[in-house]
Amino acid sequence: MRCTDALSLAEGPGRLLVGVALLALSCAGSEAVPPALEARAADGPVRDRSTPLDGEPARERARDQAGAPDRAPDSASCALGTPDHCGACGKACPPGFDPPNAVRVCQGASCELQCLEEAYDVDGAAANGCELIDDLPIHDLVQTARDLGAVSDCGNAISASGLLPSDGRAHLKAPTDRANGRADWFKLHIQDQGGCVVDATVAISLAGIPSGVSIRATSFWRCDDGSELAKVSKAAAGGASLTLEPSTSCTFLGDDSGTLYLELRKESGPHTAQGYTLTIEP
Ligand SMILES: [Ca+2]
Ligand SMILES: [Ca+2]
Ligand SMILES: [Ca+2]
Repeated sequence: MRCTDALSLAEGPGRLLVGVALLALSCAGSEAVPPALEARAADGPVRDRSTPLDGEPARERARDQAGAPDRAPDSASCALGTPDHCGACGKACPPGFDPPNAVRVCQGASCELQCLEEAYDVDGAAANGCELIDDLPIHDLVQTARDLGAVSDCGNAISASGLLPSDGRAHLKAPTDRANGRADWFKLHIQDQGGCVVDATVAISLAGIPSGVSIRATSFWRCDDGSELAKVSKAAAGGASLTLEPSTSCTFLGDDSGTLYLELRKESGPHTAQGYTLTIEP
């Protein structure tokens, strides 16, 4: 008889509770976990503590950098200089917990919020943390330009969109100052075919962006032989649109195939969660 069978019998009508206790004692450690419990243990929300959830490593790194303990001390062990005892015992940095995509730090006796990875506190409110995440993967260099693919000069226009978030917070990852955020780079290869001419006209709409924001767009053409033609650059305020037409004349009458590069960068003004759209006419 299995111990589980014996326990079932002992629990039947008319049996003494002491019998249950004795059986339970004799069974303890003598048999594996019943199959039903084993299945629940395997399927249930048991987390391997050696495998942190997403975000935990960055938070722990942030706390290490800030010199704060892993866990907030209780009131009986006030650790001054930590986010829950910043300047005085019990004076917790708002909002009293680490908000999304951010970590609270106590610098001197002042509370600060630091944003994790590519998250931004665009609205300046601590309670919702660094609420906006930039377009990923980051494409803020010509070498990491977002690839819009390839078209022929007889092909249709290509469209894209993006965000230029910024904030007044310190960021844990360089650049730590993101007052104007990161730039966005794009590239598009245009094949020169007979019957059409390589045009490469870029139209950018800043329609949703506040008027106090200044955005600069810069573009150039890299011929397939590797030579780079002159850059063109223009700035416009939020609400406006702008057009760039970089030279694509790699040859006098030959093959002008090449790659259009485009950079969009916030130059100044308030932080905004609103994005831009762009269209490239090949
Ligand atoms: Ca916020
Ligand atoms: Ca972006
Ligand atoms: Ca052509």
